[in-house]
Amino acid sequence: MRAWQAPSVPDVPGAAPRPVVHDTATGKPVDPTHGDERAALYVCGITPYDATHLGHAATYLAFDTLGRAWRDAGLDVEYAQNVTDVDDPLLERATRDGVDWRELAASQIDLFRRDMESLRILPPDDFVAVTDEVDRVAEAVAFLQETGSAYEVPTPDAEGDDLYFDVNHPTDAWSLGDESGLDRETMLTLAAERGGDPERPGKRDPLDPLLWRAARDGEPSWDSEIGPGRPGWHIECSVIAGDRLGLPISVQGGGSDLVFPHHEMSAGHAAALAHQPLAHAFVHTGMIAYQGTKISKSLGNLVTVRGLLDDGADPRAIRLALLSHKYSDDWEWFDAELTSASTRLATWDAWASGAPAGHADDAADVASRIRARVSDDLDTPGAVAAVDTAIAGGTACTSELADLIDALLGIRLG
Ligand code: 5CA
Ligand code: ZN
Repeated sequence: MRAWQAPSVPDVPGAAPRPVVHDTATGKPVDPTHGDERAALYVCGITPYDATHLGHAATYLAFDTLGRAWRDAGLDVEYAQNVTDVDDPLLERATRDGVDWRELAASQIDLFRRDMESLRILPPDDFVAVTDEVDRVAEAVAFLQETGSAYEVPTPDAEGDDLYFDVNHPTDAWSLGDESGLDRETMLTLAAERGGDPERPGKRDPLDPLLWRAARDGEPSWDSEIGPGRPGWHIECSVIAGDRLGLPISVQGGGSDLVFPHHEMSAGHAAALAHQPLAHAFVHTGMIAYQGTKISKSLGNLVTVRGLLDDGADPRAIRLALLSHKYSDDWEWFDAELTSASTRLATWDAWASGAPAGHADDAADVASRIRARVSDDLDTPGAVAAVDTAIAGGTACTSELADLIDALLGIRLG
């Protein structure tokens, strides 16, 4: 599927360090490329039933920053992102609003593209709708069934039976808990909250996740070698990441609400399919809250990118507001965030467009400092502070320094 228009990214001379990121699975900072010249990134994409909110924007911006840091370090970056364009929350919203689920998805994907473009987020090389990959998912589920990792659960209200993944079937590259490190009780709670069905009778283990949902009346379904139905959630990301990037990938990314069950189970499926870990590192962004609770489409406490832009916000100020927080922190958005980011942006713009005063040789040190901060687990607040300090200290904004700020922070000054 078409992604969106790529922003221009200046090539900046000079050496940048290889980025190190925090891996949820080991709890440690790692170079997820393992020293390779190629970096493969998969980021879990949207479920397109409502507008892009600031939580989505912050998550995609964090991985945009990682892509920029890898490029600046001279690596070849390959990036894939899915769109969960058939799933229960989307179907429920379409029914509630009396619209066709395909039209709802298509219109929300279009809005997402526009928002990503406005924010100058680097597009994925592969932007993949799950509805375009149903055959591949069915093939993978058939393979899991043949090799003993998938089983049928009696489903009286459907044409065939739903298929589940057996989390206890041994694989050589994963066992339950490897990615999330959570205890069983927490897993059970989170599975129930986040799309799982631990209470469903007939499963071997309450934590076993759905791989394939057999066709029901009134629900979309596709004919396939495993009967008519549609993909479960986690398998889509394992299949798309493996097909488009090859396993193991460098980074599997998403918000921290995906640590369990989504990324844990995606890793389990990948191991059962390919005898490989899904990723060298699992990188998670913090949750952004508004009015006291996590911003969420289902809760409705949305601050949308489109809303802020329609109210006249400079998209660069939205970027700067988000970059002023550490990607992995949970934090709350206040309207004042945008006001202070706009003030900061005006100061930066004046600095970059004024006659170059100050010490030009200091500019190279500032550039090194920005590179060091960004490559150290995407410390964008540290990079923002480096620019503030440079301005306060009278450093000149050379064109190389302005280019570096554009290349790494995605903000074109002047
Ligand atoms: N389609 C699935 C992933 S395969 C999904 O989670 N879609 S989503 O639309 O709900 O979320 C898209 C991305 O935004 C995910 O990476 C999710 O973790 C992230 N996200 C959702 N809400 C927030 C939030 N409040 N703060 C930060 N990131 C968020
Ligand atoms: Zn995903």
